[in-house]
Amino acid sequence: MSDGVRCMWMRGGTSKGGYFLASDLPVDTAERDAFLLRVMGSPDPRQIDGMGGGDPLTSKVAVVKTSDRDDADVDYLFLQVFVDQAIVTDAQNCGNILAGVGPFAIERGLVEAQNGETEVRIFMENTGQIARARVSTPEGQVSYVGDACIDGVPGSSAAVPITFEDTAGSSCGALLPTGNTVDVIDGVEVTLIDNGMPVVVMRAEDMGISGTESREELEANIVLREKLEAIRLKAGPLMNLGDVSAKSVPKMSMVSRATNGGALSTRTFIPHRCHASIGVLGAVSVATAAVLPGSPAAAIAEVPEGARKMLSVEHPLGEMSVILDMDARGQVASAAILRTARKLFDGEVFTHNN
Ligand code: NQM
Repeated sequence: MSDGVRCMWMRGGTSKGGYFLASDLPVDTAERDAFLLRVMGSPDPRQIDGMGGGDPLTSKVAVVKTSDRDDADVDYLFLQVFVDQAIVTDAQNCGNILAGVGPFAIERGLVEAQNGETEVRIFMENTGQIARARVSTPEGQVSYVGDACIDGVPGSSAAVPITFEDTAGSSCGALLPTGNTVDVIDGVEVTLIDNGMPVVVMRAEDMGISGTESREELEANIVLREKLEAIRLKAGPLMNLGDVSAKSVPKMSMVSRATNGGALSTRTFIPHRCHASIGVLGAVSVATAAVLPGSPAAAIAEVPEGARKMLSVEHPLGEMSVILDMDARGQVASAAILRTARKLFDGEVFTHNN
């Protein structure tokens, strides 16, 4: 019988995955990735021989360690384990899995809990930026119980508010890597943007959909998927991401007028499955596109006045509220969102070839 490896399984926002201390994983990247593929049961559409849930949103990994940096408590490396291909990639960040990093770091003793609430400063290794998460810690213990609700998750949990600063150009080097608010690819007007997540933002109607379709309907639309992938493969090099054929970025977000009183509505491919809701940093990037005068998103968005703007980004399961703080030049200086997280399991995971 092989030895198990210590691991915590958590829901972070609307995603789910394995949280590991870096010191519990192989140092060699190839060995680590082979191990994580075994943990998740990839490649296999059902991930039947592993912990993954047969969906990119439940096939995610956080690797956490104490930070050497003065401005961070912990370092967080996000790894996307592909479901049906033998790929583990650090080419993207994940703001949903990020929501579990603060509680995990406290639970593992990397950060000392305060009485009431504990701020955890997290260096996001994938993009080299800092997030600040506030974790509920009554009597110095992490609590997952609370009355915060997020769309896409039943019930309520303790709030984990997260603030991002300086996320512009996280992976592409600039907020607008082509220098343009609007580019045209395959005849479609797009905004190629990166405010924490590289996203191609385009109008749903320009892609031949209304933008109110369900995840299932959109995934069954082969013509749409081919058109999206053709645009994505051309957008990759334009966004300084190189050949993106085996990468999970950029995300493809189709926007339309809000139907529920929000700022705008979204349907997002990540990139080959339609997101059940929308990613955190994906939503921050789309909201940022919506406040850029002249962009396809701005044309359909309801954007509030003022230096602090709350944009409700609608998605197939509800909405995600993004708070944008604008600087004196009218540009986005920081973003904040509300997430929740829950510890599901703490123990050892077995791969029989550890
Ligand atoms: O954009 C899915 C998720 C994400 C990413 C994806 C995310 C983010 O919902 O910050 O959270 O876009 O692959 O977990």
